[in-house]
Amino acid sequence: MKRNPMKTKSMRFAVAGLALSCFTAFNAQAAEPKQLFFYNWTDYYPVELLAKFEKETGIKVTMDGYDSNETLLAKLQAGGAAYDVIVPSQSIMQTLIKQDLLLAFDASSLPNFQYVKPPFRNPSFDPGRKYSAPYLWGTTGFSYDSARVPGGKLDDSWKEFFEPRKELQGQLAALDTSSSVINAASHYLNVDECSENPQDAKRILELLQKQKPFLKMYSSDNTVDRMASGEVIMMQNWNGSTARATLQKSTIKYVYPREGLAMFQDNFAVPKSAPHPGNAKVFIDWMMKPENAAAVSNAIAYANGIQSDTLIDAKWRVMDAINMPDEFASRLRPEKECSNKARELQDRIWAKLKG
Ligand code: N2P
Repeated sequence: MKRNPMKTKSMRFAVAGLALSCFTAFNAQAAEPKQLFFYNWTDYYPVELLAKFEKETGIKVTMDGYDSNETLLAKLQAGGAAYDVIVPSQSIMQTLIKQDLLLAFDASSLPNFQYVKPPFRNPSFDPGRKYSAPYLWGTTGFSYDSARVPGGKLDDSWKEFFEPRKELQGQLAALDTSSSVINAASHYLNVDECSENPQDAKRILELLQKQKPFLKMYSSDNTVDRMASGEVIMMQNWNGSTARATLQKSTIKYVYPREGLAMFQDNFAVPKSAPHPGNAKVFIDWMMKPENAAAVSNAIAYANGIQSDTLIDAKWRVMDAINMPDEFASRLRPEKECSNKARELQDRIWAKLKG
């Protein structure tokens, strides 16, 4: 019987094809799908840069936003959230580590860790950088439009914000974040922001309750536009949002209150439940490259922890909000991690205030 060469050949192809598909299937299982779920503060990462990352690595990023550490913590504690990279501030790092919610990925073993500025290499909230890499840092003070305040200038005190002058009443906003509002009130009243004393809590609540009728709103969204559009004259604000608003309206000023203001240091971390931990490491390493870190700072106006100062736009370097005058250094209060007891007290203040 004559053999059918075509058939034999196609069978051979089929076998080869099968072997090949087994091989790719195996590989696909070993490698992660080219996907990354990024959970970050709103308005805290330029989308153009995500496009660059996707182009260079082939990893497609989906970004979701939150507006406070409280929201991030609650989301992770509830379980079931599928995120690969998150951005916790220093004030919740120890809680996340102790509750076993983070993956130890040893940031210091990544190739681009060499570019991390020395003060950011070994922070007390994550010794040895086992669970995190530095992202941005900044301060939470307040901003105002000098063209719309009596005499063109406000005092550098939280008094202006908590007990506003008549002309400004009804024209100001506070962040909608318990820790930020309570930190500022504590600094103004000169009490420990992690106080466990119910008497301190009472004083803070009274101050906030007195201020509340003068507020147009509590909100942690649209912090750039709210100032730039003139919707409010004064607001509790982050330095980076203020700097961006100042670009649109040059009369906007940022205040470093003399009673003290919170300084935050935000970090990249990987939840233990991350579906794509390998891609998370690729992303975090990529973000430690000076050109990429500088691209973030240039777009959203916060300082980063990477050696990239020479790549930062001159327009930011001349702004007080970004380039803090040295005389204010002693006013910065790094955000602390409060005890559970202190946090419960804060939750009670907040619930009463908002209830
Ligand atoms: C800006 C977010 C500031 C981050 N939208 C404060 N940790």
